[in-house]
Amino acid sequence: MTAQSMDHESPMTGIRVESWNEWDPLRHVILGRATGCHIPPGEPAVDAKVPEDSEMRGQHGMRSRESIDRGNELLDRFAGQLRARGIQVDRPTPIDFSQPVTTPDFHTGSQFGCMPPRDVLLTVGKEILEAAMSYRCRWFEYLCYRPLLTRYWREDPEFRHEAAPKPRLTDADYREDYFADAIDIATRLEWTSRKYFVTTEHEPLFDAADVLRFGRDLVVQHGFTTNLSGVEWLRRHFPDHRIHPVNFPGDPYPIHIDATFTPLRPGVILNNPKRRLPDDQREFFARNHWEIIDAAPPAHNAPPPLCYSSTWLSMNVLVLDPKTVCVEKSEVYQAEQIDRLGMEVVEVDLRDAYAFGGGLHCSTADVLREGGCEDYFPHAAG
Ligand code: DAV
Repeated sequence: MTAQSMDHESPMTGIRVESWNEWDPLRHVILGRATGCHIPPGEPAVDAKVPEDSEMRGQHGMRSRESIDRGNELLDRFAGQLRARGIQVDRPTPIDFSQPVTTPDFHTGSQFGCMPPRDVLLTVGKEILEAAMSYRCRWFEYLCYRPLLTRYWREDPEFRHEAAPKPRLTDADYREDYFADAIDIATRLEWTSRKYFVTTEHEPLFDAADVLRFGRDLVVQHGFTTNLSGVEWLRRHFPDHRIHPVNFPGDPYPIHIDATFTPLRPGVILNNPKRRLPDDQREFFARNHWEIIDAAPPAHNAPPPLCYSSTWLSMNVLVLDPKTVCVEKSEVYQAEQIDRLGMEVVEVDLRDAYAFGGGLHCSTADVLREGGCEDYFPHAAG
């Protein structure tokens, strides 16, 4: 091994932040922790996402010690699998999530956790942007990542650490209709199909997990956690990118794009067959020779206990490089499909950590992938 490559492997030197897409070879990643995770008290944005029949309705507080230990055990093992492949893995520093969040504009009784860094941190090129999230309980979550981001900033002279304006999150940000106790699925589907989401356009709101990176192009889901003002804020913030807002009718709880639309490598995207991209939005991908294929069905009929996400975390995979994909171990249909597409599947046991905020893609955030900013959509004009 040369002195130079040893230097590169040292944890204290050679940190570089850069990632332009979801599939180039992954070299450095942040992986969340389950420590101290809470089920937060009711608030408008959270209530809109918790299914009517969920056992989480009406309960809040710290999750059980047993479930947290199990979640951390699986996350630690996932970290070990990534490190064994030469990928550097950093972990957040949890804060005390039992603390309330009080600002001049709102108060809520506790916080959430730091398992899904993907929701908070958006890496675009040499920048990591802290998102303007719509959940009051997640207002301070960025603090868990500050020790890492501060270190990257000190060590990589080209790293841009950015934060979107903190939203005020007054009641004006949420539609009162969504405050109702019971909203049936038919009503939810009708509302979401006409883009009547829980968040208003009062101020820009977005979660980083609503954004997929395709080099020069960013595909952004407009839904519960990202409003059109948030999309517009991203457009002005990334003037060298083209921003494409998308919708996926058929999802009664549309938060985050990463259990709905999953690029695997240049030219191939999995789409949730229950949440198909509408034809008019599909055309842009077809024109640029991107194939959109229906994802395989989930292996489970229901999510694990006390989980916010749907069974479609099956497609929440982490691409390690254009030939290698991490898939949750029990998701046999998704693994088979990816295998048939000619990619190597790396099995990761993570289902018992889903309740802390999602799957393999959610639980990670990119620091470094090889490669630069390419144009994958040369035929952009309609
Ligand atoms: O299908 O419940 C989960 C996305 C989590 N980042 C769903 C979306």
